[in-house]
Amino acid sequence: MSGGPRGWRRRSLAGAIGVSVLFLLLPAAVATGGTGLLSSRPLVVHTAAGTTVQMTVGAGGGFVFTPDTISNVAPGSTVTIQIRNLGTVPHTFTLSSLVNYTLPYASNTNLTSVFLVQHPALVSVNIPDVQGGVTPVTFTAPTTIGSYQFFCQVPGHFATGMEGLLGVGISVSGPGAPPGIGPPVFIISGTIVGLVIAAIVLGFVVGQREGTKHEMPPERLGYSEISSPTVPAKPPY
Ligand SMILES: [Cu+2]
Repeated sequence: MSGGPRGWRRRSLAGAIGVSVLFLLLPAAVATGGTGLLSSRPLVVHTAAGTTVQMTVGAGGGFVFTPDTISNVAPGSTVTIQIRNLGTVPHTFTLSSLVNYTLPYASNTNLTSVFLVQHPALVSVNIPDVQGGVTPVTFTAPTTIGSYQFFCQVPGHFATGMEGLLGVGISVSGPGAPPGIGPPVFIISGTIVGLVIAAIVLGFVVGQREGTKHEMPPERLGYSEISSPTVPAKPPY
């Protein structure tokens, strides 16, 4: 006999885990551009000719660069970034000329008017509001080793985290803002934790329901159901 309460519980658990994994993979598939489950092409590629980057902006209406870090670019090499606008608002890709300097989020209001006058951008390219449109950005990497911040000049976008780091001759990590204080870090990590919890709970609920469908009838298991309302209570002896 392969059934029994233990059998269906095992199937129920397997179903729950299966459904949980599916729900966990779904956001990953969406995040990778819907190219398929777990398929993730490298976003930053280094070759002898230079560095090429596949970047997106405005995903889900959000003001972020993805990826927001470009590491180990060879000094003086050619960098080509293909920027796809996933949203419907314009942006800019603006690379600061300052080395190892990170703009605090609060400086947003004076970004264009003061900062860029004092520190002319190395590169600034407008990204039009064409959803799905790709804007190529090509420039020669600085020859000075260090991290260079890039950001969007459109008012309000920098404050929501539309910035990142270019590492020339070095590896860079995290958003351009000082680690741990950027609001997007909390939003992203909170969303991930929420999704994982929701996926596990949903997976177990669906798994339990599926498992119940395959439950053996009590009479076939050799005992009568005690709490079922359809079975009349045994008369007292
Ligand atoms: Cu922007």
